[in-house]
Amino acid sequence: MNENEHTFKIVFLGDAAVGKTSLITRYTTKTFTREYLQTIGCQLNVAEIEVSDITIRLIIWDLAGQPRFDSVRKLYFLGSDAAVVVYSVTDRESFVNVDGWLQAFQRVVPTTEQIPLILVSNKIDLDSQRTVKREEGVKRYANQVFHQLIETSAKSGDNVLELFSIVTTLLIQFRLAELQERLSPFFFSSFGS
Ligand code: G3D
Ligand code: MG
Repeated sequence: MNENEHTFKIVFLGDAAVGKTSLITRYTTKTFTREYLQTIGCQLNVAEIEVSDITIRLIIWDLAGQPRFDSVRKLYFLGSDAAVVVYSVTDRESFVNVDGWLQAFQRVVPTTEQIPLILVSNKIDLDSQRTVKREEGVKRYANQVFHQLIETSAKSGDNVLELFSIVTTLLIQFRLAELQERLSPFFFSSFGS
């Protein structure tokens, strides 16, 4: 591998139907499944971000359905560089289950200080069907552990690019300290930090 290429594994967690697949497919260009991933019902999605002469490649894992077996969860979570936990603002139970998803992740990947954790409130276009108030999401985020909170709509596209910019920015900040210095004039001026 070239020193100007960096590949990261990103996992999406959250209840069924909160919009994980929709968020991922709206952003990524290439999707493929490898044989062994087929057995656990997982798809890989690729996004490449060019910053200056550096390529950041995000391999975004998307699990179809819910991982009922610990062994599947373990395969899915192991080696993650970032985790995105999604709930739907129209599905209160999915909000309540955020902590359960986080705990399941942390049982497999315990060293989360160096791993960006992003909380996503999706389906904000369905404002009239909201059952989770904006302030509740903010309060959960203020409770710490998560490094960022973002409200999105996979349907309208609102904040989808921003979500992946945040993931990439946090990865650079957390994992590529030496790169940060080289990239800061290019990257942080355009995305913020
Ligand atoms: P999942 O991968 O978390 O299980 P999906 O969720 O991405 O499959 O989305 C589940 C359903 O919610 C889909 O509807 C999808 O179109 C819808 N959805 C996802 N994100 C949004 C959003 O931001 N706003 C709205 N209004 N709907 C969204 P269907 O009807 O295809 O099952
Ligand atoms: Mg899905």
